[in-house]
Amino acid sequence: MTRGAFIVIEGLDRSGKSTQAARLLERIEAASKSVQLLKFPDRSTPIGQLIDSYLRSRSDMDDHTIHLLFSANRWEISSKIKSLLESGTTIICDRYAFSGIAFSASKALIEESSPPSSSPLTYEWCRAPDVSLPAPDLTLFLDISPEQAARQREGYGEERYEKLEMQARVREVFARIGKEIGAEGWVTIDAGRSREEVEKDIWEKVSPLVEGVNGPVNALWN
Ligand code: 2DT
Ligand code: MG
Repeated sequence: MTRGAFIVIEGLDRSGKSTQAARLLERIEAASKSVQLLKFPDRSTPIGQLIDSYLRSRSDMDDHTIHLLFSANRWEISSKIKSLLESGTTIICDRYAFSGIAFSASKALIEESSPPSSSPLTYEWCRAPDVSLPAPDLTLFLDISPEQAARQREGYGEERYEKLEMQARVREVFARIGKEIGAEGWVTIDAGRSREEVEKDIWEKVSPLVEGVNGPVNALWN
């Protein structure tokens, strides 16, 4: 028995994730396969609305608290993810737990984000709440320099984490995560090229998985 594949797209802000996720969705639909697109944070749930308000700087929150809310926002959808995969639906997910680690752990060295009295968020601490979530079968990391990402679209810098210094740290933490996941589960795609070139590379990696994956859904970091 095969199940659907769990494909995650990660990257810095403005790296082209959402565009590529939409194109990938179209391709899989065109192949007449069952597929669903998810996005984290999912701002539509009550937890997601707290996250949205924080990201737009309409509210402030302790760094640990917002980190746990991002994780809770995945846990509240985790059983849906599992049952979709088991019913044979491929999932494309725009950001997942790796963004959770990369963004929160990056705050430790960015002075303004946390008052000096609060304890820093270590990599290990940030990873813990997501242990045992459904694990992606493949993560595509769309790699782009923060400078190039900032030039991609208007409106850069509107949300809380869209600052070059922060994005540079985030990119470093993503690199560490990629090493820990290993080459089988984590593919780095040069996102500094044309949309078509990036799309072609992504399809090359994803198309074999669209036929279905064998074995149970894995547990993240286990
Ligand atoms: P979007 O621009 O993709 O909507 O993301 N983030 C995201 C975290 O800090 N932790 C998480 O767990 C996730 C999923 C990345 C909004 C911002 O939220 C950050 C950018
Ligand atoms: Mg964003």
